[in-house]
Amino acid sequence: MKHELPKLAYGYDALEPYIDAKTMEIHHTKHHQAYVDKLNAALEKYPGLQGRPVEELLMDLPNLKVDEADRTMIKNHGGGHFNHSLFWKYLDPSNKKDELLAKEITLSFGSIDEFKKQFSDAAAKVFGSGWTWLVRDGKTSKLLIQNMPNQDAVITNGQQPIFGLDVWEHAYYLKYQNKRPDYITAWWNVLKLI
Ligand code: MN3
Repeated sequence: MKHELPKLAYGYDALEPYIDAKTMEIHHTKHHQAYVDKLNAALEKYPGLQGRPVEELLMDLPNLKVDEADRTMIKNHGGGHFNHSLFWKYLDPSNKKDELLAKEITLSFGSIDEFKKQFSDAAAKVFGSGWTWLVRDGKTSKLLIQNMPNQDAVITNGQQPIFGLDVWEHAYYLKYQNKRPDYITAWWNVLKLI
């Protein structure tokens, strides 16, 4: 069974003017599709791994019986597939505010505004390509803001993703060019979860 690009539940223009339709279309049909294709290519030699969900492959990555080059491919492209599949769901304009989550964020960070400030600061500081996530720590169950390089997945840290922001340049460059902070500020308008 091959991994497949998930369909978006909304149109590419649904997040205008904050995230533009062209960026969404290229991000989904080119960037995410490429992660899916390269993950499938990396698994071609390993029929025993082909039926396994991508999160399982990532969690079990150190133990997979694969060539080291293929392990790196599975980490990068499997991570890209996993992260983007979540990202499209967080952006869904039909999402409703999660009152329980908002309450917990307020308790953990002082206020929603203070949380947004800390998350935005973290996202602005990701050097090069990566993501900023709100996660629940697997051991303490506490909410944490977590930066990750490249397409590294937070589940490999024992953390459960709650929502995340893609700060690779491909996520914003067409509209925002070098102004990543403007993209981050705009993104809060499309995140309906808090
Ligand atoms: Mn991306």
